[in-house]
Amino acid sequence: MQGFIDETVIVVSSGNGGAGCVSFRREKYVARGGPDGGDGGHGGAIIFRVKENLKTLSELHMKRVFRAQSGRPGEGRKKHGKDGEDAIIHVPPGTIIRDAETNDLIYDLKDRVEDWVYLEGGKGGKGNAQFATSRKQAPRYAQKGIAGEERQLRIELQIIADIGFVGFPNAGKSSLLNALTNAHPKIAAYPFTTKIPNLGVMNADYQDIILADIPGIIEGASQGAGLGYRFLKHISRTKALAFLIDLSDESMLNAFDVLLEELKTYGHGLAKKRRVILGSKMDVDNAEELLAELKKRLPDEQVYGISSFSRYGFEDLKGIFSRLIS
Ligand SMILES: Nc1nc2c(ncn2[C@@H]2O[C@H](COP(=O)(O)OP(=O)(O)OP(=O)(O)O)[C@@H](O)[C@H]2O)c(=O)[nH]1
Ligand SMILES: [Mg+2]
Repeated sequence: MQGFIDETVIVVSSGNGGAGCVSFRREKYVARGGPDGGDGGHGGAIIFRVKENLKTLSELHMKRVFRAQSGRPGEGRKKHGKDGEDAIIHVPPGTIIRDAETNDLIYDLKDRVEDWVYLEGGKGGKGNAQFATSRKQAPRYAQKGIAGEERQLRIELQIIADIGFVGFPNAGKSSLLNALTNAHPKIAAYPFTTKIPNLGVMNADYQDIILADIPGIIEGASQGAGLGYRFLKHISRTKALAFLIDLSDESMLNAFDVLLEELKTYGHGLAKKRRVILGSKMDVDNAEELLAELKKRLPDEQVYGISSFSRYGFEDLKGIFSRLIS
């Protein structure tokens, strides 16, 4: 899929407050009516709203500019100006908002469910009716509205999942996501089939576990080789990682070391996350011996065999994943 946008810069501005009105009552038989200028309406706010089914920032990236409406000016007969409409910006869960210039973190919408008001609109000015006192019964002035504010924001997406899949291209990550969850990522017998992160929900006994499949990682990924690096940030907020190692691949005994080294170089705590190793493709010839070799090679790791084809090891996966994130 093209158009997976996980970073963009947008401009937002809240609405100006409407001006207060200077007006005097005009009625038949009333020679000099009192002040009746109404208040200006308030400017609209900039509001971020997390939308669960949004997956990328592409809508923001296309629109770029978000302006709330300004408040209408007040009118005679003490009529308030209408408030400006808010600009509501829909973002996917896991969206991070930064100042575009300084890159300082402004807000992390990771667990936000309700709306977050970022910029209030400018307040409307008071009309002259509000300034009448016993000493000054006919004030000829009213307040201006307060101007709204404009900001440039860098919007970033770091998806939220419980467990991230890490592995070389072709290790079977997408196949596993497909077999365990409602997600149907593309699967193919060539490397870098997956070009964007995919999320799926696995129903375990007492909870739903969100799994994230990302593009395969190759040696040098942390230096920019392949596609992996750009996507490592998407597993930086997972609770744990599942390393998939293709038992039928001749480099399988070294795969874990290479992957871990890339994660260490990348940093952000990835190499220190809780993890399990899944020897994949347990349906291939000699799988049992290959798995035994892998276990021997990694005595300090939890290593299990699985197959997305034969569903080998699947009964235990719910328990393994549940324990991993609890
Ligand atoms: N024999 C066997 N083959 C598998 C199994 N799981 C996946 N494959 C095959 O391995 C190949 C790669 O599978 P994918 O699921 O696309 O692998 P991936 O890790 O997502 O690959 P990238 O997206 O390129 O990183 C495909 O040809 C799959 O059919 C399995 O359990 N057994
Ligand atoms: Mg894949």
